[in-house]
Amino acid sequence: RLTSLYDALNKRRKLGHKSLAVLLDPDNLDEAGCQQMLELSAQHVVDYFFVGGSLVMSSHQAALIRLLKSQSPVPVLLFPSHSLHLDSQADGILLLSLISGRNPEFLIGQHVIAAPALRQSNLQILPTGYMLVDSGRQTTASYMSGTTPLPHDKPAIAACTAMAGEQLGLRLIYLDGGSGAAYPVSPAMIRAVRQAVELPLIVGGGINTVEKAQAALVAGADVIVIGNQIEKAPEFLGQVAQVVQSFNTVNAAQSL
Ligand code: 1GP
Repeated sequence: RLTSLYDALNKRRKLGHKSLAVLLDPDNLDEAGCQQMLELSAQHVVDYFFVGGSLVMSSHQAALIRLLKSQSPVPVLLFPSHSLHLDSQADGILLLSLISGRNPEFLIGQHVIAAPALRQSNLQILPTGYMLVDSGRQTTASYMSGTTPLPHDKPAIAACTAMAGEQLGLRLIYLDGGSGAAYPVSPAMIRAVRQAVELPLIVGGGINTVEKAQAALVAGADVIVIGNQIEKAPEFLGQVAQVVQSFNTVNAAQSL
């Protein structure tokens, strides 16, 4: 089933609108931290909350999603690393197939386990080709998934991987340096993937300055994801939201 969340995202991509996703890791965020995020997201434009992490304890996740849904209109998308991380309080799920890796468990195995529960839930499903990119240090995601990330300086491999994902019917591509990446996915790789596929493109991992956010958007990211830097310095949310909005303002002016 195609979903209203996906349709809206795809429409934004076709219009050239950019979006900001804030990644909230339930294990790194206490209730006060979450309240602060909610206040900031009411002051600035946040398009999505992604909820997940590589070591999530599900009781924390359920409480976090409950709080977000009770206080904010921003859609909540699960960003799971395991089939146990389903939670039907969220609006939707990035159903990740780890296409940069060769571990069948994360290409299809976990999905088989989750399928019946997913069908019973009301979660909107966004089938996502997930690509981990080497980012200068081993990330939790790469260790936990037991996969080798794509080489940082091989945009052609990334482009062909994304192309294969599109041909297999996936509906989004997520290029991820992994949380806390030493450096983000390169603009050259983002550009190569952007040119290779029509799908909406999500980029995250190691985006910790406005310059890096800007570079990812210029290179062709439709959605940028920020986690760590907002945890460290919550005021970064306002700065990066402004970068995204300035793109959308210029784009709207140009299309008049
Ligand atoms: C990780 O893309 C996300 O999966 C966000 O990464 O925490 O480094 O911003 P950061």
